[in-house]
Parts: sequence; structure tokens; C-alpha cells
Amino acid sequence: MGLNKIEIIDIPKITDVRGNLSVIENDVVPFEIKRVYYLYDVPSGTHRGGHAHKKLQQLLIAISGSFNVVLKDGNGNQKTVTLNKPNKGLLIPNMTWRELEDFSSGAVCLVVASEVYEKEDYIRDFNKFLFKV
Ligand code: T46
Repeated sequence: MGLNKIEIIDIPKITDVRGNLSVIENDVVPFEIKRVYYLYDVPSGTHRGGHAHKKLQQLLIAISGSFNVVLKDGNGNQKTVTLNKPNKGLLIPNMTWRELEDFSSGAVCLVVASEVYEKEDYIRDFNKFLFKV
């Protein structure tokens, strides 16, 4: 899967004097939402991810703080995206290697996913990823 399928999606924001409200419904992502999970209390210097998914697509959002996502397509292409806005989501297609790093203090990464949790959907060995891609 090429890195050109990776995109930043605008999440609708409703603003009034009390602050902002953002909402994610099925029309915001190009898949049916099957699961939501979030990463938080990530210690400074910690890396998360380090895998690709065979089927799963996901939207990553920094609902608080910031972090970087390093994306690799297995053909030598790599890009790093900084997420730091609660109304911007990073859409990651299946068969894309991702590493999450440089979490700021208090950062929260919300993940909206196209599949329920399946251990078998993960490729955690980069050499196996290169072989399959
Ligand atoms: C991803 C990044 C952004 C479950 O039991 N159910 C779940 O739904 C999930 C997501 C994880 N787990 C278990 C599996 C492991 O024993 O929680 C443990 C930690 O998971 P993992 O090492 O995969 O965590 P991350 O932060 O490296 O990756 C997670 C997601 O797994 C992954 O889909 O893209 O966040």
C-alpha cells in the first residue's frame, strides 16, 4: 500500500462560547467504525506501534497533546506526520508500517478502527512486512 493513500482528515468542529465539540460519525471515515481505543499516560521517550495491519484501517487523532507517526510502505518510502490538533485525523490504510513516538506530556491518541481486535491481523516483524507488501 503506497504512502499516497495516507491522508489528513478534517473532523467536524462545532464551536461556541463554551468551547469546541468534535464528532466522528461513519461519514468522516471511509470504513464502518467497529472499535475505538486510546493511548494515554505514555511515558516520555516511549515508542508505540511498530507493526502493520493486514486488513485494519484506522484514524489516529491527538485529542490532547502531540506525537509523531512514522509511516513506511515497505518500498523504501517513509514519512513522518505530527499530530497535534483534536480536529485533524491521520487516516492509515492497511499494510502500512507505523511507529508512534515523541509523545508530549499528557498526550492522548484516539484510534478509530475498521475492525475488532484480532491478534492475527498484526505484522510485528518488519522483515515479514517487507516480504508481504
Ligand atoms: C495501533 C496503535 C496506534 C487488546 O487486547 N485489544 C485492543 O483492542 C488493542 C488495540 C490492544 N490489545 C492488547 C494487545 C497488547 O497485549 O493491548 C496490548 C498493547 O497493544 P499494542 O502493543 O498493539 O499497542 P500499540 O500502542 O503498539 O498499538 C496500538 C494498536 O494495537 C494498533 O492497532 O495501530 O495502537
